[in-house]
Amino acid sequence: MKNIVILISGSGSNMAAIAQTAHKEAWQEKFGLRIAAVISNRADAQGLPLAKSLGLATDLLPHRDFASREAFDAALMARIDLHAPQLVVLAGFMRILTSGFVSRYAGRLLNIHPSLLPAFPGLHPHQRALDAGCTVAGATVHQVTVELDHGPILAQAVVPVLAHDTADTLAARVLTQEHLIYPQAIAKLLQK
Ligand code: NHR
Ligand code: GAR
Repeated sequence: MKNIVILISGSGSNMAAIAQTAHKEAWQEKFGLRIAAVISNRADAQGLPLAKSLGLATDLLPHRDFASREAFDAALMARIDLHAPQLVVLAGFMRILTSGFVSRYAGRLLNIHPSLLPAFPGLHPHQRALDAGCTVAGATVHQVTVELDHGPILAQAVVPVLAHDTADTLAARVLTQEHLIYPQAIAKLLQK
């Protein structure tokens, strides 16, 4: 059995899209893939009750309980390693990870970022795309490397920027595409 661990900080809609695709496409039966756990760094993440409602195991590790990024990442690695995962999936996970964390999961750590990388890495990509006058926007699934939002690209989706878009309306349009490309990219990577 190949285990997937998903890390979240917020609403968890990408996590749910991955879980629903896994279920619909029978990943467990066909590919021996299962979502072993969903871990949040925030107690108030709406994705935690959502994961429970989907029948997934959940875990909470508040980053504020730790004195440093290194200490938080060490504890997070210990929780993740309980599941010996084939893949660690960042799905709206909002803490920058240390090089120790990234190198431990090198080649099996994925992120989705809501911009057309290499444009707009980091925070607030939607507002920055609007401010730059972009006519298209999108999302990128990439391997995580130590340099933020810079790893090898696995999948992208493009959406139009519309005349009266705000960061929120653009984010919502991008998010619908994230829900399609992230499960696809994971399946493609793990079915090999
Ligand atoms: N870690 C590494 N080493 N490399 C990447 O590419 C990473 C990563 C951790 C998270 C997701 C990322 C994104 O897709 C991600 C990619 C958080 C921040 C951030 O500045 C930036 C990028 C991403 C996630 N976080 C603040 C911090 O101090 C906290 C912000 C908050 O809590 O709201 O960690 O965009
Ligand atoms: C998604 O748009 C994801 O791409 C983005 O946050 C949203 C999370 O939504 N990720 C980042 O900005 C990473 N820094 P979700 O919790 O509903 O999946």
